[in-house]
Amino acid sequence: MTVVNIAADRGISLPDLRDKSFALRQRMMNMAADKGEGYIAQGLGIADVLAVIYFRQMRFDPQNPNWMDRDRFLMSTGHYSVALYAVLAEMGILREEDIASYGLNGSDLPMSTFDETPGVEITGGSLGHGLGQGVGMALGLRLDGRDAAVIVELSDGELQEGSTWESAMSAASFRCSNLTAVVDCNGIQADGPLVLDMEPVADKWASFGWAVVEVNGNDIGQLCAAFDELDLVTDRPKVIIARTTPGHGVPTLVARERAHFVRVGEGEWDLLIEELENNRG
Ligand SMILES: Cc1ncc(C[n+]2csc(CCOP(=O)(O)OP(=O)(O)O)c2C)c(N)n1
Repeated sequence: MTVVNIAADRGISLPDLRDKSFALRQRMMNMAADKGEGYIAQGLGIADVLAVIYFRQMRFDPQNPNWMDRDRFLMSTGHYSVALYAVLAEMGILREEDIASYGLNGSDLPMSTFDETPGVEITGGSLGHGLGQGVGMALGLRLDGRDAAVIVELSDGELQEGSTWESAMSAASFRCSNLTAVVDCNGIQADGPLVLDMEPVADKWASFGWAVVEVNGNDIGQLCAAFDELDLVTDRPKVIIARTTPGHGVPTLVARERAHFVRVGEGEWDLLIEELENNRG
């Protein structure tokens, strides 16, 4: 799919969105380097998705993050916290001193997300619950007559949990057209590749009554086009199947066989950061 500057009519161009996702990756790498470890491969993989959601798709006022009519972004994978903190910092919701405390004891920015952190909508950690919470929020907003959307990120590993499919069934049955799921299909799960074969993922969602678009989740143009296409759907919940590459932007991490949790030697973080800088696409 070739998309030329489709983002321009939303006030941000594709090159600017690419700059944003690069800035997110830089932030994540610096946070992981300070901490010395982290779920950085997933974060790098989902940076483009987050850039499009926060800087183009969502109606959201960083000056007023608790605005009741805001669109909500729910990150179901609490262990991807480094990615969410990066985008919240880039939005100006988290301060630089918050970021400096990432992962430390007593910090507002724990390694797994917590709903008391500014800008974080739900507590993560126990996988398989984000979509259900998203359905509840979407229904609540509709009942309140609010014109607000809910976007839920979830992982391919979470597709192996029954609660995800109960939520998918409910959303379709209740015709939650104000709900969009983004499935981060990065192909990894804890100790290596996905344990269960979940293909064909798109067909599964379609059979549950969702409007489905499948994209390369590291292609910002395709992501923008997917959101635009789904914005036209008004009678069903929607899902974007985003095929992402863990470690995107840092070849050594892309090549790493076990990338679920990354711990490298102190000096090696600098080399990985250098790789990111040298691979700015
Ligand atoms: C209910 C639940 N079971 C197990 C875990 C432990 N756990 C943490 S991350 C993870 C891997 C899950 O795979 P996926 O969600 O696809 O994430 P990725 O490997 O891409 O980080 C697991 C099993 C958990 N957090 N919650």
